[in-house]
Amino acid sequence: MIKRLIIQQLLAWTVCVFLITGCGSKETYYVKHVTFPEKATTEEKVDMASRLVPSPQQLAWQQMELTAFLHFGVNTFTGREWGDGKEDPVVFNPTELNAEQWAKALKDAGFKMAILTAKHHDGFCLWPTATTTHSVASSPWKDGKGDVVRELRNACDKYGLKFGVYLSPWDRHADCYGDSPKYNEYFIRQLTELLSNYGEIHEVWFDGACAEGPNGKKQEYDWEAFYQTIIRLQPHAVMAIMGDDVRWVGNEKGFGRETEWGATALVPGIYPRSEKVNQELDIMANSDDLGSRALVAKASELFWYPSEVDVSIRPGWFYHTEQDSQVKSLDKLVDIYFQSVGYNSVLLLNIPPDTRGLLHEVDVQRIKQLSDYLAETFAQNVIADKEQLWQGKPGSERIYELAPDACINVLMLQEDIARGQRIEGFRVEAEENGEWKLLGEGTTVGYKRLLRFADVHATRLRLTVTASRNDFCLSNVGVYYARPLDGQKANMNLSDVNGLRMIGDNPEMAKAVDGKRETFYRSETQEPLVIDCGKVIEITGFSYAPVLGDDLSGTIYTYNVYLSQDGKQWTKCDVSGEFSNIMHNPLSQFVHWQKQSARFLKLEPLTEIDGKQLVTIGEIGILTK
Ligand code: FUL
Repeated sequence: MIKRLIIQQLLAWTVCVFLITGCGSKETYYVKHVTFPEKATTEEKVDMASRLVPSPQQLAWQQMELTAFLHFGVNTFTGREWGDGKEDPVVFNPTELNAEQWAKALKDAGFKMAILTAKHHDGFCLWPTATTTHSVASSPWKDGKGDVVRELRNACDKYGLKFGVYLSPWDRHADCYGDSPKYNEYFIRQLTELLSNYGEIHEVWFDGACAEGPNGKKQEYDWEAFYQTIIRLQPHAVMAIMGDDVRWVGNEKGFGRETEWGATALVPGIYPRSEKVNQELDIMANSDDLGSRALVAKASELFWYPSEVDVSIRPGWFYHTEQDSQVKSLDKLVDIYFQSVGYNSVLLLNIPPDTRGLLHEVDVQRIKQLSDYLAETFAQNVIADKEQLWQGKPGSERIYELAPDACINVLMLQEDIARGQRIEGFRVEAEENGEWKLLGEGTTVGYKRLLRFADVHATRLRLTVTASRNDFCLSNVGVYYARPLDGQKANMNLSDVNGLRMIGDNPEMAKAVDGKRETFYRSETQEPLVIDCGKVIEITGFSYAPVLGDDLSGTIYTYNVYLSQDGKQWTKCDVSGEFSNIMHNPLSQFVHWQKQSARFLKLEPLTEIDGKQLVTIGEIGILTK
């Protein structure tokens, strides 16, 4: 520990003074940790707090924003969340394991890193370790010759993802667990294998969960030796949770704090003094306040210790078939994003591989929907003035011209945290019809702060930094429009039948049945649309999704619908023929009837929401359930 502190101190001394571009003043910076002089006043402490900055790897980590967890292991096959260590390795038998499918899906959805549970609390190792036979080497998967860690490492390289490992210190299988020196040595050997044989590791995740092992004894971990192993073998990795680079946000629900400081008074658990100091300050990982002025005034040291929000896309961390229908909705994921990345945290979203060894189709679709939605939302910053950098004094304000007719509901602020986190309060107003209207207020900004507010058509925006620790440096200000989501329906499957085909010569028509809400088909006539299921099936209804976005022209209001087995003889369906309230609430529509055998469905638009001779279709689906 002492060695580590000395290294940190040296680092702080060697990099502490440099010139701020633009401000023209020299400032002293403290990298990762600062100890206050004994008699420091609150003002002096706050001033030093403003100049506490992340280490280079902490900064690179924060910039990733979106990272993925992959919980996989014996629990995947036993249906448990915590294995007891008595599992027979024969249960581990994925039938189609394909780590490239995981990496591709994550890459396509905008994730920057994948962290694999190389060993969970059950002690089963996903790589053929020399430390125990309780591993993939004793499983039937690939006749015991497989290595999940290797496969994912290679897949991450192929798709340009960073790679991290979760290695549970708590081990319910190892006989030596609880026999402290012996288990520490065993754990270090496991860590050494992972950190030596699999290329660059960007995050090492040590879970905090800990209890007794098979012999009933409680283990005393040698954290210092664990950290020395990481520093020696992977000096650029961040150490998360039971580490001092990345802080657990304090819950597994996916929500960060509105007021979130990178510079915090919480002493990381690895330091022997942490329990005592945190108790004196009356703080723990899930406390509301970890960095206010009042807390800084009481503290004698601060850490750059930024928050990571870990949450599973499903109720459990491991895959369980019965949770296929409980994958978090798009709305929920978007809320999580706004309240994690948008609250100055990194989001670590768990997408657990299933018993086949694949990411489940529903999960893959959902993360893609999330990334499409984020891409759409943040595609265009409507601030006309592209000069984003703003260095100012607390209390200063700045007016931004917006693109004409802009409808906005999201503000994005980013501080240049390489110069510390400083903003303590901000206010945003919009000029609408010549009057300034308050849109919202917030506290901390940090790496990124997203603020949502009701839709407003504004010509100008006024941003005021109401309070800050020293001069602030905003590196990015953005204003956007986030399309409201459909509620639960947004996550619903729009079609129970795949491979639908539109009958007609226009290739554009395929966009109405391509399964993508973001593409659409537009027709200048109201001719009937015929959908071919490929064969006669039992049809119980259809779905119609209007186009996404503001322009709803062409949205069908009334219609007739017909079914046919051969595409010649048609039977009209006895349904209401009206998409009620679709103009004001353009949700996906689901129309049901009693089962009928048919191959073709004909949708005949009768009227458009504004009476235009136009038809637009985001998506049409066939329902069979
Ligand atoms: C917790 C563990 O007990 C869960 O199983 C899961 O791995 C989660 C990420 O951390 O503490």
